[in-house]
Amino acid sequence: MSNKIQTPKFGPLSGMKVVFSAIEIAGPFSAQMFAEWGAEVIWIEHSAYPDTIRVQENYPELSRRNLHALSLNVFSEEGREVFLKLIEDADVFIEASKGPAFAKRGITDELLWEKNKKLVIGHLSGFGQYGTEEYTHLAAYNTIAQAFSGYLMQNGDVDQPMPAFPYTADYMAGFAVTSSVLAAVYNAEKTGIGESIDVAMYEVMLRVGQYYMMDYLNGGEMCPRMIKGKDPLYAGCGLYKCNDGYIVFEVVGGNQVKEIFNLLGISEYIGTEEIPEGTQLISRKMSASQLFEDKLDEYFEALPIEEALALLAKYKIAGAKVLDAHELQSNPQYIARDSFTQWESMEGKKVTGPNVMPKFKNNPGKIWRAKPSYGMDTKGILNELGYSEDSINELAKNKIINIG
Ligand code: CCQ
Repeated sequence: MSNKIQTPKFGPLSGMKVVFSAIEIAGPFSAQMFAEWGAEVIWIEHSAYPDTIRVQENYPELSRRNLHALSLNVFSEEGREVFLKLIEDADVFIEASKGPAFAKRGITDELLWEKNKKLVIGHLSGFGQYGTEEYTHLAAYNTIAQAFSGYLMQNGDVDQPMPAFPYTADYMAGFAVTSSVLAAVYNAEKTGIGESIDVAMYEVMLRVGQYYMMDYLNGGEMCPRMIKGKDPLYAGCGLYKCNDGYIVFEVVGGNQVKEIFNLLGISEYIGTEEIPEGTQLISRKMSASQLFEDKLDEYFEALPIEEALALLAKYKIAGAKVLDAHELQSNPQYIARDSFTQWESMEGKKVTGPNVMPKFKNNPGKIWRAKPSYGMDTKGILNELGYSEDSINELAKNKIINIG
C-alpha cells in the first residue's frame, strides 16, 4: 500500500486540491464543503498545538470528516518550504486569521502566485485584509462579526439584542468563502490566472442583515427587534403558540391574506383604503395589524398543532411545527432523504450527523473518511511532496511538523 495520501474519485470537485489553515468553524466549514463534494482537502494545524475544535467531543466528527490532517509550523523557515511545495499543485488555498497574517509573515499572494499562478487564495478574517490599523488585525469569532456588522443589534427580542446561535456568522462566512472561491476557480480555469479573495466576516453579516437596514440607510427608520418570535415588519409571520406546542407560519399572498381575514371574522378590513383587495402582506404600519395579530394568537392558541397545520395547508399558507431534535430524527421527510446518516469514527465509534448537503444528482458527494487524528497524514503528505523518511523525522524532531 502506498504511504502517500489518497482521496477517492467522486463528486463534482473530483481532482481539485484544496489546502486550508483555519480553526474552529468558519474556514473549516468552507473547506469541508469542498471535501464532501470530492476535492482532496488538506487541513493544516499548528505543529505545536491542535485546532481548538478538537476539545469538542462530537462536532469535529462532522466538521472534519473527509479531511487529511497535516500539522506544520508554516511560519518557520523549513515549514514555509513545505507549505510552498504543498501549494505548487493546489487549486485553492484558504486561510482564516487576524487580517493579513500570512502577508505579515512574508507569505504574500504574490509569493504564492510565483509558485502557482493559477492558485485561488481565500482569505477569511473578521475585519478584512486592509482598512484601518485599529481593526484590520483584530481577532474575531461569530459574536464579534455579528456585533460589528449590525446584525446583532437587529436580532433578539424587543427588550434585548441577542447574537444568533449556534454560530450563524461562522456558517455564513464559510458559505461566502466557498462560493467566491468557486467563482474564482471558474475564472482561473478560463484565464490561467489565480485570484485573492478578501472575505471579512463582518461584511458577510452586514449583507445577511441588509433587509431591515436598507430602510434605515434610505430613510433613517430602523426596524425594531422582534416581539416573541414574530416578524418585526409583518403581522401574520413568525412564531405562534398552539395548545400543545409552537408552530410558525407566514401569511403571504393575496388569497392567503383574504382567506385568513375571513376565517378570523375580520373580512371587513379587506377592500379598505389601507388594505385594498389583493394585499399580499400585512405591514405592522397598517392600523389593523395589531388586531390581526391578536386574533391570530387567540385562534391558534386554542388549536392543537395538527389541526393548525391542516388549516394552514387548506389556505395554502406556509407553516411548520417547531420540531425538537427527537422529532427531526424520526421525521419521514428526513428519513426519505437520508438527511441524517451514520459513519464510523477513526476509533470505531458510530457517529450520527447530517448527511452531505446539497444533493448532486449526477456526481453525488459522499462521506469517505472520518475525522483524522492530529497530524495523522503529515507523513503521507510529506512523502507525496518528495520528502524522505529521514528528512521527515528531522522535521519532526525540530518540531516543524508533528506526525501525530
Ligand atoms: O467563531 C468561530 C467559532 C465560535 C465558536 N466558539 C464560541 C465555540 C469558539 O463561534 S469560527 C470563526 C473564527 N474566526 C475566524 O476564522 C476569523 C479569522 N481568524 C481570527 O480572527 C483568528 O485566527 C482567531 C480565530 C480569532 C484565532 O486567533 P488566535 O487565538 O490568535 O489563533 P490563530 O490565529 O489561529 O493563531 C495564533 C498564532 C498566530 O500568530 P500571531 O498571534 O502572532 O498573529 C498565527 O499566525 C499562528 O499562531 N499560526 C501558525 C499556524 N497557524 C496559526 C501554523 N500552522 N504555523 C505557524 N503559525
